[in-house]
Amino acid sequence: MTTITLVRGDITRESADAIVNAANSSLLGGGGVDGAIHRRGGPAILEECRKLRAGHLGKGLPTGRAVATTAGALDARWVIHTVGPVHSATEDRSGLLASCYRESLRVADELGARTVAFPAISTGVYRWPMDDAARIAVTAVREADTGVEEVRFVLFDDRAHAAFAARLG
Ligand code: AR6
Repeated sequence: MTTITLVRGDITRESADAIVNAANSSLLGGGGVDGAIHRRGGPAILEECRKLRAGHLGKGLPTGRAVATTAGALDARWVIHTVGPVHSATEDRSGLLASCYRESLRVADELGARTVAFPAISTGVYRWPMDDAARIAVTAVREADTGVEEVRFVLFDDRAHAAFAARLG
């Protein structure tokens, strides 16, 4: 059984086996939660990302997929990087957003992670409406076949926290 918990705050301050990063395909950093994770986690994370790009992820990490690196100086063993879809008004990309949660949990299972902290993937720069993102995230985690014991959604502001709380009801 996976317990889902909610926290309002900065995910880089969390303690968990794995912290999920809302990255982009380049894996080479960006703004938002990605920038914050690299800033606080230090250069070891980027170093491993560069090695992944030089190896089997030469073309980058596809949208909806996930890959793990060290967590550097964060209070975690791993960062799991996943690439959310950019929200589209004309195309239904919700399957890709659900896949981010599912694939991240699959990688967490492979690592043996028991606690995993997620941000609200795609709800910042990638503009996914918060209520819909919360629905997709909560459904994907509830339906996941995973050995992870705690999934913690770490929401940056009250609005995001309220949207997820409403879904968990
Ligand atoms: N802790 C928890 N949540 C956070 C934090 C934090 N420290 N910082 C921001 N958020 P975003 P995306 C929230 O833009 O939409 C990057 O440049 C934020 O309020 O970080 O998936 C990447 O490199 C929002 O609700 O990720 C990609 O290019 C949520 O995290 C692109 O942005 C996600 O916002 C990915 O865009």
